[in-house]
Amino acid sequence: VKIYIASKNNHKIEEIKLVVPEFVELETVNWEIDVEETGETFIENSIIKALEYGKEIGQPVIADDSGLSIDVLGGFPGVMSARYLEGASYVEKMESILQLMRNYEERSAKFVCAATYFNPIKNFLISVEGYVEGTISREIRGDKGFGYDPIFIPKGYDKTFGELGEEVKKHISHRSVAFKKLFEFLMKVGEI
Ligand code: ITT
Repeated sequence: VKIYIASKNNHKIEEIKLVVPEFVELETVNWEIDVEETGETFIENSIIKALEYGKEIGQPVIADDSGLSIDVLGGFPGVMSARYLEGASYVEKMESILQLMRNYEERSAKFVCAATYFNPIKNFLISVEGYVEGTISREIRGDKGFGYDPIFIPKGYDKTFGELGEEVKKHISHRSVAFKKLFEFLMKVGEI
């Protein structure tokens, strides 16, 4: 089974590949498809991406919309995770978040991932969400992973995703939870 992946983020693509059933062949799209992410939720944005790519390609696609949601900041940066301080490096973005959080003892947060599958031939679409709970560290730690991984400590661990890396992320991350759920469902209903 061939499924296209509606993402330009190679880190995401590599992580999704770790949880895809072996009979599924993930194809990346190497031409430009610009999608305006106007949704207010992760689910909305992942549906927007899947629909745009799916209509353009005419074949089944999956999309991932994800981000970091910090409780004391009212869920910020949330769907703005990629666009926050646009143009700045992730070190700068993380330093800015740590600065916003400097007076808070309450540091709970979660990573959220909405995974959508869209088959334009059957006009069939399904979205699921996965999340991983944790806390925001006091400083940037580790250089594995990507994005906000070096400031997120998953529940049950004392290291950040930036220190733990893919071996742990592939079992417990928001992305692995969401995509495992998505592929299990697609198998259950005979779509793949
Ligand atoms: P596509 O839309 O092309 O898939 P993107 O990077 O723009 O790529 P999003 O709009 O979903 O994707 O933004 C997700 C951002 O949330 C991502 O760029 C990171 O900053 C953050 N993020 C999501 N998952 C993460 C993870 O596993 N580890 C660290 N940061 C993550």
